[in-house]
Amino acid sequence: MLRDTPTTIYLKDYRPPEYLIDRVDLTFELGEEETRVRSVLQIRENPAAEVSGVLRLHGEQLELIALSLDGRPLQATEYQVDDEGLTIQQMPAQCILESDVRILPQKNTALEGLYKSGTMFCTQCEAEGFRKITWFLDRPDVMSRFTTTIRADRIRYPVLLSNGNPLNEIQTDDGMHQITWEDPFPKPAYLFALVAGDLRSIEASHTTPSGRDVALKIYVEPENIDKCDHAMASLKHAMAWDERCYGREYDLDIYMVVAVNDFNMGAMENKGLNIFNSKYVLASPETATDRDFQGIESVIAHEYFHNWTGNRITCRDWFQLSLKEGLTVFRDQEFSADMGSRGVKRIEDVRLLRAHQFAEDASPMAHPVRPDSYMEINNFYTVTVYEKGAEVVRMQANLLGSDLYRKGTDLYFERFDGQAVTTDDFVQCMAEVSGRDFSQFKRWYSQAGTPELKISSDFQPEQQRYTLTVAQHCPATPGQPDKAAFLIPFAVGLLDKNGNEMPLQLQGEAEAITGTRMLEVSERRQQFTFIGINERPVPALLRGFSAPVKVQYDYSDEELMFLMAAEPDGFCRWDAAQTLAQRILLKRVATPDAEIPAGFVEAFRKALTDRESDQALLAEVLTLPSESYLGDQMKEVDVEGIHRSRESLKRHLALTLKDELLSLYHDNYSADGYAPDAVSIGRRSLRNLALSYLIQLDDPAVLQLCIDQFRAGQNMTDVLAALSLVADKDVPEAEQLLEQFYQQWKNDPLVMDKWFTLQALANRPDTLSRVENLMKHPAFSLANPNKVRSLIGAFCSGNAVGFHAADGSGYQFLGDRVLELDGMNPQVASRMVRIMARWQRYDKQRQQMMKAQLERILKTEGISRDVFEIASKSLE
Ligand code: 0A1
Ligand code: ZN
Repeated sequence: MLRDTPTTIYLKDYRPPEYLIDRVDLTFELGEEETRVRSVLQIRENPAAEVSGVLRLHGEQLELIALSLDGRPLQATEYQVDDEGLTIQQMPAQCILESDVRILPQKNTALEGLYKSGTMFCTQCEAEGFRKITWFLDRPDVMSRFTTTIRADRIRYPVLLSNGNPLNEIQTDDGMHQITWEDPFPKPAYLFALVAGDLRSIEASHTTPSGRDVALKIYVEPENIDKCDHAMASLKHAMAWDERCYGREYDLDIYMVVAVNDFNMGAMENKGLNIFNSKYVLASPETATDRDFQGIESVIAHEYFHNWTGNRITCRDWFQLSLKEGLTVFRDQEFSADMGSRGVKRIEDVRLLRAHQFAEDASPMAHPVRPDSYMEINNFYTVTVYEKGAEVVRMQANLLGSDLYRKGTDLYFERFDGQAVTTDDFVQCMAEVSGRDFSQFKRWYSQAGTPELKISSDFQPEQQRYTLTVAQHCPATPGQPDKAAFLIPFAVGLLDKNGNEMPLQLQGEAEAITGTRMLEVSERRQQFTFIGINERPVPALLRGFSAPVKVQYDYSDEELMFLMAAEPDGFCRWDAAQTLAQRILLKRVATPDAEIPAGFVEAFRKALTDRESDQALLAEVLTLPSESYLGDQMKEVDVEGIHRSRESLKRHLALTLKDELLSLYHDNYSADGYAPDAVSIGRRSLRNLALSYLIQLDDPAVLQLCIDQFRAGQNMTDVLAALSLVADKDVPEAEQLLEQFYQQWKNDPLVMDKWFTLQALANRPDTLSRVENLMKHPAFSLANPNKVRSLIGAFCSGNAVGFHAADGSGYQFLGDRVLELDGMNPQVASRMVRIMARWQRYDKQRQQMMKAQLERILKTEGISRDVFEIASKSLE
């Protein structure tokens, strides 16, 4: 907790470590009161650094029992211990440092380091949690070979796991047993893991192309053993995909995944022993939705892919976080695209980026993909580092084409295996294999903000020419008032009036290509003139969302409708629908009875009755832009106006297209068993989308459809979709169904999370007081991050009308929760306080009230560095 203002750490201050730790030998004695950690470190001077002779090891909340150097106990004058570490003054050039410390995992509510989740012990060491286990050089450029011995009670903790391969098990007479694990691969301490508990596992095996047999194990609490199959199938798919698409195979004899209920994030890629939030492992058709199934597939893959992009090659320092995260997200996105519907996956990724990353870029928390300073690194696991980072890798793949990109990654793996490197090292590989200069491109890593492209077009019929003029501009972000021009891969196509692709030949080029053309925008203002154009085309811009930018082009409504119907690129089709809907919605925020163009309703009708296209893609096209995204498009967010406008457009569509929606609903029914494949998911999402429009009619028959769907209980996707529509209504069935759902699922924590979220998102006047009451519910716990996110997080970030209530009650509620949480779990508290970082976007009164909460938080004594950084930067 804070005493002084936290210091800022700068990328420019990076220095290589003075000492290296080649080997680490750890012995854990896990107890019910305390845990003892003995460590033996083989330390030597780093030949590549200037050495001062003083060793400074990180360590927090460690109680010293014993300390010796080369077998000799250290005198009190030879070392100092403070809140953040251990200093040894007179270091020999190499030595063995042994320590024995006491730690208290049972009291660890921050869930960082070694802690207990239910009855099991587990660890979370990224980014800087290892220092809460023992003294160490807790930085990613110190890579060591670990051996770990775990001693614990045989009955309570029959399963003892750590990284690498198991060596031997010893049973002792005192009811204890111990196992030693050895990890042959040098790794930074943030990849260390330990698990102990009474766990069950399912097992499978995978044979790599080089003939290595790998045992795959998923460990869960006994009651969940029947919910692991989807995770296992996903793991096998991910392994095969990485072998095929990146030529990477797994390198240990065993790959383990453990599901825990208390976890700050989604999952963690510890070498050979991934620890997962149970939300991303456990699934059955009855308890998990389609989204959950997809989330599991992608997170299992993400963590597996880290074995090469993150573990074998790791980050030099935490400023390089996107080296592993951006690349690994890009890899998992492509994997999911190959497993399901590629077009839909791209739309989902863009939706997420626009909703969260563009918003972050436009907020006081904006930072580059490679930040140049931080106070608390845990605050930088952001959508910018992850999702924009993935876009930056995707752009390199787009610029190079798939063959060269593969050559670039091959070179990267070959050159840097076993090292801790930088994003520059990655880009250098792309530059070398392509012979291109990437210096301008690298601004994507160092400049924050979302570039805006203003496009205009000019058709010259006499010359049969068509010119696109592109002007780029990037708004100022904290510390970066002026930006240099970006290199932007800008994919375009031109459609003729029949919706056919026109041949594209730029002035000065010998021949035309048909289809998509990747233009490279590198100047602030640039013109691209196409020749041989004999009619005015409709341009399709930024196909496939080829760069993380905003595009402004003055389409007429008719052109957007044309693109909605005719554009071959799924993203552009969807985007045309979004743009058109956004136009109407925003117009009706200002003028509630502004006319809804008949053409828009017709375009909707066409899509609704289209039985040819991918159902999942149609569901995306037919989904109106979210309230929060609409808010981002306004100068000042009008929370209620947006909500009203969106509801009334839905109602208008439902009234006009009732029959089409009803047949869509009925036609997409399937009596078959549940399968989470792309086609079935598409059908379910289209069907439930139809229902969400129809419910706007306030028609008892539609309510009955929902109730019937809920009662049929075919799978959690359909049950939850129905229940969430009913729960919004002021009808007696709302309470009955919620209660029935509770009774059925009260023993399943992940389903209870859904139950909390549903009520937090309900669009009712009493939602906040219900949320407050639910916090007292026995199934709720402030100590469990999933519960906090599903109730408090859902209300504050997903229920705009409730949270931004004009009386400030939502803000007061969040301020209280942040302070309450901060004492237990700063990471979770800091995620929550972020919600208020965007106070500038609202009207004066709301601004004042949000600022007052931020100020109150900042003034509170003892707040964490995590919360301090977000609250103070929000107010700057
Ligand atoms: N590296 C993990 C995510 C992760 C990051 C930080 C954590 O604790 C602060 C935990 C997990 C991933 O990308 O999956
Ligand atoms: Zn990751």
